[in-house]
Amino acid sequence: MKIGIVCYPTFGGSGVVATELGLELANRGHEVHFITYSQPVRLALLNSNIFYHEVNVPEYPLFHYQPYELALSSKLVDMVKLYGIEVLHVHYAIPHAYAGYMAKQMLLEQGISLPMITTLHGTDITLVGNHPFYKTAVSFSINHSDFVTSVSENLKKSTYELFDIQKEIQVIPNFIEQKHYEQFDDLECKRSAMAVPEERIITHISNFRKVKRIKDVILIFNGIQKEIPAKLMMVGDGPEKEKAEQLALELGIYDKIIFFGNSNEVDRILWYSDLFLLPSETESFGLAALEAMACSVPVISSNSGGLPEVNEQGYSGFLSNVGDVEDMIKNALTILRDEHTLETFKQHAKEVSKKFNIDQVLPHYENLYLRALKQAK
Ligand code: GMT
Repeated sequence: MKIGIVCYPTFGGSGVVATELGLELANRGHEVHFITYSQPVRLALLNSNIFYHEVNVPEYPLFHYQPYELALSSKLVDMVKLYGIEVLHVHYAIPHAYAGYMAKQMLLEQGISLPMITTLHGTDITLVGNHPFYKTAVSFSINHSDFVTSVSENLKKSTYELFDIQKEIQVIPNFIEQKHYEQFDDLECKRSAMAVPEERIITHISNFRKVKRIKDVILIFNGIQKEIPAKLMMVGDGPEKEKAEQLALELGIYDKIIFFGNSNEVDRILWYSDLFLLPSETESFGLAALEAMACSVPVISSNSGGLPEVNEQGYSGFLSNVGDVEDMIKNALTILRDEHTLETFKQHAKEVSKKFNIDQVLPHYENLYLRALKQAK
């Protein structure tokens, strides 16, 4: 099949999922076209089945806001005609489903039928899409997608609650590629760059937005390091980073934290981690937690959104109410205090992550593309 993928190319779960999906589809012989404003961070172009088409938005003094949707829908029409793209998969409803719908309509006028699948990722529904300024257009574009998927049962439920959706939403969970995490077995040990042997390594990875409750991450770590020797790895960048650094300074624990910024070495950092923290306000799925679990790292998370579908209470980690820092500290210490308990949680985390292996998940997308193609004919 010739598949067009639209996504956000930056560091962020939806872009990662779209990129990994496209790469695996290409490995399975499909021709995959990424259409976005810059090259997705995890995209490897050395594959004859992968194409990348950049969307450019020319500057014009009259524009206060650059019309990205307009440029994207034009580019989609051009690329579909040039390469014979048969099916379009847009990740994150805003504005991709809207631009995709416009492209569909323009192509239809030219006798070309392009089925569109929209995958809802989370904040496009729960935080941004729900805003009254966007809601009408978001509902419209979801209802006019040929197929709609969401990354968790919880997100599906929220979508029906928050929007007037007539479409059936199919849950296709996010995934990881187990094979990818096996290659680290032979890695030369760089643990010493992060901590001394007796220190536990605690990690948080996100885009440091408010929804991630970065202050809670620092407070949980503060509680842990009072009881046992530990270091905190803060990976990522975003608006809350400075506040986190400030809090760490105030608590006198700045020297126990490494702020990496955006990193391409996420897997290596996770590989040496003993615990992953994700106390988010809401999280439709929590791909970062799943990636940690694939590296055998247990998870301390909030119990909001789709997190209970990924992190199994008392097995791969623990879940607490949003903001219950004390409970999260207590749970973290339960896991970290002795080697045997830590080892058991690590094994369980790895075991749970295997349920989300790409081999189990990808056929659901392939089937959907086939159904979409059949329907379009
Ligand atoms: O969480 C973010 O800040 C990024 C955002 C995105 O769209 O890139 O993540 C959302 O999609 C991910 C992939 O499906 C999910 O794993 C995240 O849970 C979800 N984030 C939220 O719901 C806050």
